Amino acid sequence: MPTKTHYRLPNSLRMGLLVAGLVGLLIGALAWFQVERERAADLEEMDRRAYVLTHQMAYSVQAALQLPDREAAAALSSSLEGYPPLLGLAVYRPDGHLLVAGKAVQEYTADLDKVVARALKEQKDITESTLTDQGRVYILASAIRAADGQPQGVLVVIQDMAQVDERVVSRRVRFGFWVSVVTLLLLTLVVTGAWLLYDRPLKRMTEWVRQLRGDDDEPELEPPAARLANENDRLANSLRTARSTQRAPAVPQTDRGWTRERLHTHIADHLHGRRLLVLSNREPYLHELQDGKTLLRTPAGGLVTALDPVLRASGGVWIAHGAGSADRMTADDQGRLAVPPDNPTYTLRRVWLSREEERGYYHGFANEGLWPLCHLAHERPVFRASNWEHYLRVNQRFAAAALEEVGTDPAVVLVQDYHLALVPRLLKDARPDLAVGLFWHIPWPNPEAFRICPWRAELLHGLLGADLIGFHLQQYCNNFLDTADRMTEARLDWDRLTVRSHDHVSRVRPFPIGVQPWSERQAPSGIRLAHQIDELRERYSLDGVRVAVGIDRIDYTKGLPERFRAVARFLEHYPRYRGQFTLVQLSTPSRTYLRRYRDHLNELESLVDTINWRFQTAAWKPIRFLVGDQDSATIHAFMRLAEIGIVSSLHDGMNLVAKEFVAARADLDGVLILSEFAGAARELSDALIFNPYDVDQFAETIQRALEMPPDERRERMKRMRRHVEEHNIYRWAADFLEALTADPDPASSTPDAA
Ligand code: GDG
Repeated sequence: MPTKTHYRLPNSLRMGLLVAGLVGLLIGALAWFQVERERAADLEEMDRRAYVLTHQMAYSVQAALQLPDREAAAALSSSLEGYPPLLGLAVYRPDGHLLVAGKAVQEYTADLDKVVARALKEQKDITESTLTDQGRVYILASAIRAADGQPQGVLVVIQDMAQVDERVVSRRVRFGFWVSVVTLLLLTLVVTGAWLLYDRPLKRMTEWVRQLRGDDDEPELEPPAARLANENDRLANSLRTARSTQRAPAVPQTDRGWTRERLHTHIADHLHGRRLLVLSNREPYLHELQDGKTLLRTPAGGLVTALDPVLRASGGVWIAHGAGSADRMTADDQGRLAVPPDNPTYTLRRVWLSREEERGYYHGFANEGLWPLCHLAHERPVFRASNWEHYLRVNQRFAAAALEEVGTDPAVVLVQDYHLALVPRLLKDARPDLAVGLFWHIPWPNPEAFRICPWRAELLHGLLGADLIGFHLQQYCNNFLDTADRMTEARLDWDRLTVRSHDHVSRVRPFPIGVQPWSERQAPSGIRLAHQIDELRERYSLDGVRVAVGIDRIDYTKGLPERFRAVARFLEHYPRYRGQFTLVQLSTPSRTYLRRYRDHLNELESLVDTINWRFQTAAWKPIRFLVGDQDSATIHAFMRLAEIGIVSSLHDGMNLVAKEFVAARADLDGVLILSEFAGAARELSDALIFNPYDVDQFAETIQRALEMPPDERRERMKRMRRHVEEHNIYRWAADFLEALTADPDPASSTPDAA
């Protein structure tokens, strides 16, 4: 229902009217007071003149009053005339009858009788201003007495007040004019000033907020302040919704226990017979030739860890780059094979790329360009036109493979990550009926950072082909929406978090990724785990040593030099821990094709050597830097062996290791030290959150973790485990698929909905 909008005067006008009105009233009152004062002065002047006259005339009038009427009149008649404003004088006998009067005075005699009678009666001077038929006059009736005090008569002076009144009127007109001029001037000044300093900026801000909300066609019915308040409320609502989307679990709190089986049913319910396809650069199973034998490997990395359990639960096709040296040998002619090899549940379709394509698309555009572009880790992105060409072509190849797999069937397609940003548009252009979602596993930078990319428009166009675009955090969604808003013609709806471009609506939502329970990952427990831990302690000389563990791909975003330097600083500050504390760093090399990554590995090795050389003893090393692929059972055992898990990313979309560490601690022990720049820090607030750029703070955090009382460790770990268990990988997949397959918000999908 449309809300009724009342028109209110603009603030500037209201302010102007108030100020000018008050000042106008004040000046008006002062002017009035001044006119009255001047009138009083005029009257005083008349008074003074009349008294002077009576005094001058007193002697001759007294003498004349001794005479009979005729002589008296003759003696006085020449002195009774006046000139303006003096009308003249008149003399009365003590019985009140007129003895003689000036010519002009004779017209007023009827008006004088009463005043004369009073003067005679009260025997004193009476002054009065009276309105007569001829106009207003001033009268002084002065009682004349003989030397013995006997009343002798009355001398009357009468003056015309017309001039005084005229002067009052003209002064009022003059003052009225100036008061109006000043008031109007003030009104103009205040209104202009208030408009420039208040209403206009407010109006612009309102516009800005309105555009930010993605709503620019509302009629302007209210003044800016009211509209801004309105816009603020709406924006606050949007942000609240956004924040709650981020915080609130997508399923109610009580709805615990997402398992592989439950996901399986859930997916079946939501697919409605449609096929499920996953597209990613990295394949979940890779075959390599080693000494003439084919070896199966599961590549390390968050994406595979996250999605393999999903496809295992649902079945379907996973399309990925066949990167292993024995991949062609282990797949059929179309590059297909059933996986997992020991218990096949879905199809892996490998896409073959030439060396140049791999170099340009993967190493070049994706990892030298987009990766540093999206991570604020002070690494310069490199963009080359030839890499872009490969990126475009490989994206087309992936899209073509997906369309081939789908045939004419309806399907739901999950596109993964920054390697395949153009695929959603390519798929939707060919098959608008497909439900296409894209999950971006790394951060999305702010628009200023993103505009560095020369192909930013093409990337955004490609991404906005998706029906649903997911990020780990609301903050990345906001950055993406902001980028789309500034760099495309798309229309944004901040209330619904949607972007409309070319009549297609993309929803943008946060889906914080979770991890698979360790119980499903062939990680031993109980006695077997205890044995494994003992073995590891022995192998790496960790007996009697308190251990912290770090597990990362070797990548400059993971903050490994910072971690090693913090260990050195910690041992400097707390020498009692020398010989007592070791960091075990499990690191799998990645992207070693790129020089930056090889240099980074070398830098890390020499840093570890320097630190170890400085502190080590014959039996102890402060850092064990274990470079190479580890199986997940070893990762799990180290997570249980250690007292502390360290994640020190300089910027990280989520960071699965943090959640895996928590998930591994079924013993409710262990402390997680977590960088504030990892997405996981938003959820795992019971970790010790720190800034990895601050080496002293980092060192202090290690000390705090080592000395945390057991009860506190337990309580923190309990709360984190509850969260990680409830928000596991199955729930992430279920939420994403549910959002993708759900009917889009009808209001946001009708073409003319704002
Ligand atoms: C990207 C985003 C986001 C590590 N070494 C080995 C190994 N790993 C496993 C870990 C963990 C995974 O790799 C690493 O995941 P992360 O999340 O920590 O980091 P990225 O690879 O950068 O992942 C990240 C993720 O995507 C998911 O969206 O969280 O922010 O950057 O599972 O245990 N696994 C094996 N051997 C190793 O040596 N098998």
